[in-house]
Formats: sequence, C-alpha cells, structure tokens
Amino acid sequence: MMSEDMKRLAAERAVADVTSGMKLGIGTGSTAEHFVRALGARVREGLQVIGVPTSERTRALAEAEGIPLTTLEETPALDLTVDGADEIDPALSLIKGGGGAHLREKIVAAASTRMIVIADSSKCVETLGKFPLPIEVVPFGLGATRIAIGKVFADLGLSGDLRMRGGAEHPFVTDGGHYILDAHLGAIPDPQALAAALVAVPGVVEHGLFIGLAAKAYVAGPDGVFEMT
Ligand code: ABF
Repeated sequence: MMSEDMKRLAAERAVADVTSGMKLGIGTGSTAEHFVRALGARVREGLQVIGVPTSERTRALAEAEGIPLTTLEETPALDLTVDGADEIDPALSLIKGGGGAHLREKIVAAASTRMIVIADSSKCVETLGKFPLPIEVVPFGLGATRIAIGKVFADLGLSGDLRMRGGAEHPFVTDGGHYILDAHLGAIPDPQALAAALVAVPGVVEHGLFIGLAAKAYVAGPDGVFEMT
C-alpha cells in the first residue's frame, strides 16, 4: 500500500468517529486533507458539523468541500480535533509543525475535549527528535532569541535553522506572521522538560511538542489501521 493510501485510510477511520452536532478542530497537512475530503463527503450526505480550521490552507479546502466553519471566538469549546503529526511516540507525545501550522493546531487541540491523530506508520518512533523540532518565534529580536534557544540546547551546540520559503531567500512566514526555527536534535529524551524550557524563552511563540493532548491515534500500516491509546 502506498503511503498516500495509508493516510487516507487513517483519515477515513477518524471520520467514522464524527457524529452529527460535533464541533470539530480540523487539522493541517496531507493526512488532514484526506480527513477534510472524507468529512466533506459526509457533510454533503447530511452530517451536521461545524469546524475550526487550523490553517488558511485548511480553511480554503474545507470551504471548497462545503464544511460549515466557525472560529474559536464564536465557538471556543470544541468536541474533537483530528490532525496529522510528524512523529508519534508510544505515550502519544507528538512532534508537529513540519507544515508550519503548529501554533493554531495547538490552540485548537487544547480547546477540544479530545484530539485524534491520524498518520501512516512511518510517523511512529520510540523516541521523538529525529524529525527537526519546529520552534515558532517572533521576527523581532530573532538574533537574541536564537542565542537564548541555543542556551536551552547548550550541550548540542545548535539554535535551530531558520526555515526558508521553498527555494527562496526569504524566511517562511507562518499564518500568525512569525518565523520558524527547525532544531535538529536527533533525540528528545525528556520532551516535557524541553517544552518547559522552550516556552520560557522570550520570543518563542510556540514549539511543536504536543504532550498530553492526543487521546488516540489511528495509524495506517501495510496491514491496515491500528489504534494507539
Ligand atoms: C500537520 O501536518 C502538522 O503538524 C504536521 O507537521 C504535518 C503532518 O503532515 P502530513 O500529514 O502531510 O505528513 O499535521
């Protein structure tokens, strides 16, 4: 089975958990796009939901699919968020943000009673950190913020690579108008401690460690979808 088929299967499994009347957080990324398309098909069949998109990209797709949308201002408490991930460890801690949307993704997931992660099995790891950890920072004071982040990673001697727009010489800018530093850590033995240290740095808006947010993951491998709780 191709990875795209696995992502679609995981997404379809999550759509089966959606019931009429739910207020949904709608994730970002190629796996979440399968979810949006499958959800759109159910909405056209009569399923009644309302959703908060986690990115402008997802908003555009959800609108095209005819999914009614709202905001966290109008609807601050959601029932369920379904979103992808870059890495998933056995405790359901995640690295997210490869798509640059982790700030909105985390706000939306935290506003939801439950978060379900959808992924293909290549995302499952024993220890987080092989995937570079995205750290969203305000553009003001970037040099100083990098030095401060470098101190958090003291023994590794790195401060994160400024993410650039594909092939361009300008930095990638998030939906919130921020930059992203990608930290190639290799392994994150204590995600909780690192998360606490990063949020303490002035200028850091959010990082891609999602700890204690996901209740369940639907992971699709060559033999079908399995559930992690
Ligand atoms: C979002 O999309 C992100 O947080 C994560 O970075 C990415 C996963 O993308 P994909 O589903 O395309 O692998 O969920």
